[in-house]
Amino acid sequence: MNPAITVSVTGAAGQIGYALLFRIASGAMFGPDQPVNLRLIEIEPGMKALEGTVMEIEDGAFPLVQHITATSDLNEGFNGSNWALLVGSVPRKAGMERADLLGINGKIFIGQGQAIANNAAADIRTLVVGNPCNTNAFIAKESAKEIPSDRFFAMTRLDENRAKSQLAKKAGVHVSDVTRMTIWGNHSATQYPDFANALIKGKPVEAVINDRPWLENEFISTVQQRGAAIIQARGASSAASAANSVVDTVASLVNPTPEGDWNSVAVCSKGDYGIDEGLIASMPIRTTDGKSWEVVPGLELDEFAEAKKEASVQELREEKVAVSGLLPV
Ligand code: NAX
Repeated sequence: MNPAITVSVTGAAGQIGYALLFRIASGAMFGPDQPVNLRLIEIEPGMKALEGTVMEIEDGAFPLVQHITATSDLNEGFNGSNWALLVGSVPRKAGMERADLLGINGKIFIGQGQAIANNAAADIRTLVVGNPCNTNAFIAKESAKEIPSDRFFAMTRLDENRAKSQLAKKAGVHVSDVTRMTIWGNHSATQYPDFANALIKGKPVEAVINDRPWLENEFISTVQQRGAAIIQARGASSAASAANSVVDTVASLVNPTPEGDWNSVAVCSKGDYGIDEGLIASMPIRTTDGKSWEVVPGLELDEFAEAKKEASVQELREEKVAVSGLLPV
């Protein structure tokens, strides 16, 4: 057996946490031979519910789970962590402006970034799920300068998976026939699902779905608004599909990407595709050795795609400005 991987999860008693922890415990994230230690972090009001979740993990009798820690103390929660999954955040409430939300969450992610830098293992990698996830990841990265910036990620895999399933449905193929799906920019309603560079059964999407107006309009807005549609139908925001995408994101970063394919992850830009250095923006990513990642180079973006990507990156620039006063100097 390999030594255990320590995984810290914030917001562990929330609905994504509830769907996620059992997948990690079962081996879905790191494989069937990889033991895990779970460090579960909640704010004080969530601790009682977290106690119940821990009881259920224990009752799962998972062979791979070695230790479970439940805490509201960030230093304890990130102690020795190899992966920090930052799921918890404060949701937008009625009457709250986007800037207010950025400010409230900004403070949380400064504290978490610092606690990660002070307590985690040397190989720590951090994935932010809690919204606004790109800018929260940006704040955590800026608050943990000791950690290389290529170890901070924000989740756009749910958007990728949603885009693939919409294309598969339209083309009448299985979702696994859709590859090379890039989400550009922000995990928000401005994101751009790049149908032009995606493939269906190895062919360009437009060679299979000969309906550019559908691709430019209905497809993009369905992907962008999918979260809202689920809230309307379910009366609660997407949780199991989000947890599944957390599993997919981590699995795709710790395993080599299949030849010729890529996945969407928001990473720290090195100036790729005209995206400002330092912003956490979604791009096409592949890994070769399961440790380091690279941005897939050389994708062509036509005028339509470029404008869409740029609008989403512009939103990230504005979010960065909105939180800049909070950041440690
Ligand atoms: P819930 O409200 O069910 O759970 C959030 C949990 O986080 C609560 O138990 C709360 O007590 C805890 N929490 C709040 N602040 C915390 C802090 N400072 N430290 C530790 N725990 C804290 O929300 P849930 O449905 O689980 O969603 C969690 C986050 O994921 C939200 O921000 C949501 O917007 C975001 N999402 C992101 C997605 C993505 O693709 N990036 C998709 C799904 C989801 O909307």
